[in-house]
Amino acid sequence: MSTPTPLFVALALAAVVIPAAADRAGHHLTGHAVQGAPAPAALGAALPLTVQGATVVAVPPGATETSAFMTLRNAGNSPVTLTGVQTPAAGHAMLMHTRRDAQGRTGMSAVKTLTVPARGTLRLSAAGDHLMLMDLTRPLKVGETVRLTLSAGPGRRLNVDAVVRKP
Ligand SMILES: [Cu+2]
Repeated sequence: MSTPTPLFVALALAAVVIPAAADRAGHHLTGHAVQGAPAPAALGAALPLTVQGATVVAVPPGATETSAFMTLRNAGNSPVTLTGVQTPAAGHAMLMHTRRDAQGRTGMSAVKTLTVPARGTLRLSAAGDHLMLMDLTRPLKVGETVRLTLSAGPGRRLNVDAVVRKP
């Protein structure tokens, strides 16, 4: 089997990511526009990632932070290093690493990067590494879609439409 060229990877990504995003567009609240964001295809094409199960955890009214989960699959032959996440729904958002010590206690810390291995997956979940959304800018409604933009170095971004779900 030959190695996919970057163009092949970009086309494969467009085929997978765009229908999913369009499918969920109907869940957008009309008042919640993504300001100035280029089309998802333009951003997504730079990264060989596909996303499944993107979720923002629903929190009670008045809560100021929440977490976000998803599974990222890297179709490329090089690791993809995520360097940050942004969303209009939060004042700032962070990459979080969860580790468990020998006694089984878990600890969570903000990290500068999370890596999606080459030809592998990174699972962001309640039990492990995840994203934190801090200083929520508005209440989040169950079933609505929240745009998350993952960065992976200069000019490399991926827009993900995550659905707000109860934990
Ligand atoms: Cu956290």
